[in-house]
Amino acid sequence: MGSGLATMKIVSHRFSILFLVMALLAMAGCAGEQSAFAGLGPVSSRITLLIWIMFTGAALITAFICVLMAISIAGPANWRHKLAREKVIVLGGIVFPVVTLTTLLFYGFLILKAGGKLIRAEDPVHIAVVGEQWWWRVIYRHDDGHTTESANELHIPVGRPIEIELSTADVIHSFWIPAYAGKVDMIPGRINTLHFMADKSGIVHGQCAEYCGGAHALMSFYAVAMAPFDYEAWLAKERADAKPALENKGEQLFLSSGCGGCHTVRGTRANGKIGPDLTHVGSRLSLGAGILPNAPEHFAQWISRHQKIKPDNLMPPFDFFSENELQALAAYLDGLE
Ligand code: HEC
Ligand SMILES: [Cu+2]
Repeated sequence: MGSGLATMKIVSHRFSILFLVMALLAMAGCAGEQSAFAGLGPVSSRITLLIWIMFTGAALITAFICVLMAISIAGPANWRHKLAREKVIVLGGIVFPVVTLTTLLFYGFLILKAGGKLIRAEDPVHIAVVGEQWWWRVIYRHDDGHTTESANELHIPVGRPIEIELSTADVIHSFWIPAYAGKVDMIPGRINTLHFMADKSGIVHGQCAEYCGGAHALMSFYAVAMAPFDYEAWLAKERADAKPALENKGEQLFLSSGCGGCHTVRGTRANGKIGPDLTHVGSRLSLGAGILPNAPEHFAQWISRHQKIKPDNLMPPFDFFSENELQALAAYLDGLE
């Protein structure tokens, strides 16, 4: 009997350690670059506050209900009697929920409007993002009215209001950078706008948040917040055409294999519009919409086995290149900085 109890204690002790470890792991999962708790801007900070208010409120109410339940089951008779009164039911069961939920609703509306101040802010940075199965077309609008297209990476200046025009080329997607703002859907035939601001420079993760078909889970991207001066420099570089390739074998292959039918490399004949713009792909952080870190060997892997890396993606398979040809193509693309 005694040893049985001891074992039970040990087992339950182990369980609580396991539970603690799991809880810590889960919490660690909430921190970092793809987290609504990061609160790296004024809009997401308000959402984080709402999360804590809801969580704390729900926890307190749950605890209170548990105490009431315990009393009504096993409490002293006069307490149980009091709890059974109709007034308690009306106040606790109708008035309280109606008041609490209505207050939360209006508070939620306020939060939804959190970007409102930024809408009216003068001189926001305009960027358009188009959701495509299963990547992001990103279009920067310059002060002189010109635009520059890029993909799968959003660069923004710190401390300036950002206005993102969201649309889709096919089905519904949802644009979500948890560290900066709530998600906003991209709906066929509509343009939605998202307003936020980044307080600090750094790199965070974004993700498509609405199921959009096969490779939905592999449709992410990076947002890079930069000091305003660095941002201007980056944008000027992004706007420029690709440097003429000195070593032309990769470029020749690129142009002769039909890649340019879908991809644009500004400054060359390649002017396809179906896939991501590759003019400066060598300087991006990832390939395949946040799926592979950008590295020379990953260009070769993407070209030869992208249907294994990102099943269902809409680039046709190119598994006929020799190792040499792959290296030449990879070197060319990697050099497109
Ligand atoms: C029929 C159109 C089409 C052709 C032809 C095509 N691609 Fe693509 N490519 C795409 C699409 C669509 C994507 C986006 C896939 C995704 O991430 O879902 C893509 C993605 C890529 C990417 C990753 C870009 C990024 O920003 O993540 C690279 C690199 C690439 N293609 C290189 C090539 C090369 C090299 C060729 C020629 C050998 C080629 N593509 C031919 C449609 C095409
Ligand atoms: Cu999606």
